[in-house]
Amino acid sequence: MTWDLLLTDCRAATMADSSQPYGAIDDAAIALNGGKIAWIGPRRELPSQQATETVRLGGRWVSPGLVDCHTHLVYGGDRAAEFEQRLKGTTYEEIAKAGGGIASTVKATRAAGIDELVASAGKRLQELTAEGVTTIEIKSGYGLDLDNERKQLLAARRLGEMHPVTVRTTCLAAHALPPEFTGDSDGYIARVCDQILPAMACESLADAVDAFCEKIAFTPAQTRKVFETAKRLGLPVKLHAEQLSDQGGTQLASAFGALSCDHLEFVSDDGIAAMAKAGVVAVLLPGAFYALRETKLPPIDGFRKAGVPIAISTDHNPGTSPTLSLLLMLSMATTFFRLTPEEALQGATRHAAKALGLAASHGQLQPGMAADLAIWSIERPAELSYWFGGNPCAGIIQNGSWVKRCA
Ligand code: DI6
Ligand code: FE
Repeated sequence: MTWDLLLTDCRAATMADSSQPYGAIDDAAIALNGGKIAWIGPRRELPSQQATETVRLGGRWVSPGLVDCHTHLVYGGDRAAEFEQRLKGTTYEEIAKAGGGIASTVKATRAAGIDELVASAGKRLQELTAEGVTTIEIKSGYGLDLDNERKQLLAARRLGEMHPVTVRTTCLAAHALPPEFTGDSDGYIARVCDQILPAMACESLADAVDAFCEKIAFTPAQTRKVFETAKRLGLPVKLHAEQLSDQGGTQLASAFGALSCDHLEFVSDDGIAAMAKAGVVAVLLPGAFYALRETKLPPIDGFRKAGVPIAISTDHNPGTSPTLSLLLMLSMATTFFRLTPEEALQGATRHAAKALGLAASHGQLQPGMAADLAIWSIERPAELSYWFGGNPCAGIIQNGSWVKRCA
């Protein structure tokens, strides 16, 4: 048998269980075959086997391809003008009353054709993937009716076909109340459960179901209805939980075996305990924390003590996290949240994969896992959260194929 590709003269941050920080292997060799990792270990133990292509990496570090596990990448327009207004003192409420905020993105998303959505999101996707992101989650939630939620998810699927990245889709129809349901949030939740989610499941357009459980969005009782529907349809759930206040959404999501709870600045000790018991990933989103000038920190030590895995993601969206850099999020996760650089990298690889239900196949350099690799011009893995701005990514392999060759 001949391997497709053999990488040598590199250092590997496997992120697998190991006595070494980062699961590191000095002077590693990595063999790829059929889109999977066929062999990885110290070069001196490499079995003598032919490879179609062998590449020496000059001592560079190799990590799993990065996983961005929470984004709202597909939408029409942007909110830069609103950003300027807010800096001049107009409040979020005033902007919302004038038809701005999420409502303006819903309007622009409904007005955009699918080609336009694919093109604008594609540009953003290229920025993200240039930093070694090989798996990304994309949510709907700016359509808020059957046709437009469907259009967003179709756009997300098409992005996955057009770009060298694995796309996981999430239906977030329960994100905000659409204008045609003003004053009738129960009516909208019924629409989500009776019409939108079943249709998305029927067309296999959603890999998971999400909701925004918050005073300004949907109640725990409404969220429960969404989750019951998801369960009936056989779809895993996740939740925007305790971002602005403690609603107990975390306990609810944990009771439904959620893949992740996301944001979590206001999560309680009970919420943490429930997550730990159910094996739910805590997805932290430092970009939204930064853009909202939030001061309440998510309880990092609580997660650590309870053994809750922590993931880090961009939460890319036009309102509260218009970032195009997952590496910048690693910097913020260390500087704002005091994660160690190793925890931050776990958060954008292994734990992020778990938050997408991909723990068995993505997020680690292990035999049998997807051949998704990022190659870095750095001397130590801590540099991935140390630098902010700039991009040390020298090479990318997705599904066993070169996306970017090392110079
Ligand atoms: N939480 C957020 O921070 C974003 N959505 C959510 O559920 C805000 C989205 C937006 O302002 O467009
Ligand atoms: Fe979000």
